[in-house]
Amino acid sequence: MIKTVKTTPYTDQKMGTAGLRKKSKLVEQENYVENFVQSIFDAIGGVKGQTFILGGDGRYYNKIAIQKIMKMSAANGMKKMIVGQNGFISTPTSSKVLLKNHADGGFVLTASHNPGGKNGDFGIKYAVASGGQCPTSLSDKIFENSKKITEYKILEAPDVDLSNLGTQKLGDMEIEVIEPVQEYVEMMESIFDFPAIKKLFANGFTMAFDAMNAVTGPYALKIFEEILGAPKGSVWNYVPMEDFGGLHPDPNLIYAKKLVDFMYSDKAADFGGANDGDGDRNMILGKKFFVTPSDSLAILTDNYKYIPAYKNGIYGVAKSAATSTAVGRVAEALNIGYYEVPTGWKYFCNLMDSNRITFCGEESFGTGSSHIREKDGIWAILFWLNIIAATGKSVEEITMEHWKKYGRSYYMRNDYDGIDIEVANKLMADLEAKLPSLKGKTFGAYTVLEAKPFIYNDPVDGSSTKNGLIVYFTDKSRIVFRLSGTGTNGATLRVYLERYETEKFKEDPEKMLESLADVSREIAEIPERTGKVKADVLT
Ligand code: G16
Repeated sequence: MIKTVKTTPYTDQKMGTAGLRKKSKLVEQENYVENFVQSIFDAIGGVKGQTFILGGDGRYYNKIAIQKIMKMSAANGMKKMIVGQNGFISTPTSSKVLLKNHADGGFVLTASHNPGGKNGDFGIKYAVASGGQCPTSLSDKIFENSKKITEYKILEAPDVDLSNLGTQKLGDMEIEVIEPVQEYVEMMESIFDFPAIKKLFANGFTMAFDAMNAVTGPYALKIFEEILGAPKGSVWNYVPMEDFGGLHPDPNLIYAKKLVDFMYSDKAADFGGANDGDGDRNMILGKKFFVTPSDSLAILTDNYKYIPAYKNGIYGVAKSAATSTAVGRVAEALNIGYYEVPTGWKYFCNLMDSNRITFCGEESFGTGSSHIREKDGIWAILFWLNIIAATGKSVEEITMEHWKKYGRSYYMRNDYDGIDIEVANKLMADLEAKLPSLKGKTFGAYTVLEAKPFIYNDPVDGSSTKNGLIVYFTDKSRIVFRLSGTGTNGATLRVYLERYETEKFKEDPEKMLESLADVSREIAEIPERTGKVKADVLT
């Protein structure tokens, strides 16, 4: 029976950089998920006759939210839902399944790299028919709806069993339970040279992959160990857990510490990699060597010809403004299109749909291509393995050669976490106001060339977005300031530091960027305003 339930609005259901992300405890409030989902359905004119994809990264509340969403979809007249077995699907797989089935939309239940569990975070990413997350114009409309919602529709029915593959009915809606790993494997086999990578492992190459007790564990086991023949035990933490076993599933030098320590030890494998909660982020390590996401994007782009799916040419490449300029030099050398967009994968989608770019990436450990409309963690790792198999070179050799050819952008992100939201907003507003006056000023060894907000004018839909403030220096160094759109604890100020070198390649990035970090604190008055004399997290 379809029930119409009276509800009262929540005022905080505004999507951030990638969907709605909140503390699990907030999401558990009465009607919280229901209000949000109905606000989406209403914003798109209903879902009658439509097909959606549904799944999550398995974190706490996944099981409950998924049942609510299926029952609401059935009550709202949806024709079909394609759901990952046991409620699991990675973000990249969801995008792939959405595109393959020409579906109208999709939900991935995840707070991505944020910790999970009852005291952790939960979230909902909402994708549209193009396979990417919904544009800001639509999320604004959804937010408006969520502030005035009075009722939602839900089917009264027992919970759906998602353990068996195949189709079943929920009211009048068809539910198809699919096996997402196989879907993903087929896509990767169509892009990369699996036989070459298989040969690499057969010749004794070793890898360590940390799935961080999150969604890509089964994918990695299947691809790296079973299909490609990486030694048994190469994939770590491969059983997805509701609280990620207490891990913070963010693949970076801080939160993937066990892997990083191993890769910097004398027992290190030839290659190290990790993914995040929902499988769209990646980290790349060689023996005692770390590749920044910005460099990784530049290196992959420069080596596209080794990959079967791209060897005939690529359209162009894009990065978020906060990401280092390394890939820009590659784009110039290859004479391909080059775009800078605001932070948020959704901004790449129009560029892909219009064949302006093939690759894109962000400093936040995201890299991907037009094979889907989300970033893709395992894809990035396979890309590296394919290059290594084709060239016979190590991660370090490939990266060193790249720096020798193009120079090196020393790059780091400094995060100041848990700042009072009003303090953070005022800091950014005051900084923006003083940008024009910075031009020509000298801070230690750095002289400001130009300072301005980053404004993106989308060449496809004509929309304009302001995201972050950039200070350019005369020696090609840059500082980008912006507030995170994914945090759930006060505000996080992100400060991105970049310094370009054409000769010194083997220095410690933290040392190389120390004085620029001081300049960033001085320009934005960070200690005075936040009480923080140092960043909380350096990546
Ligand atoms: C999301 C977005 C990315 C963004 C990242 C960090 O990633 O999809 O585009 O770079 O958040 O955003 P912010 O700096 O605003 O916190 P994910 O992996 O969390 O979905």
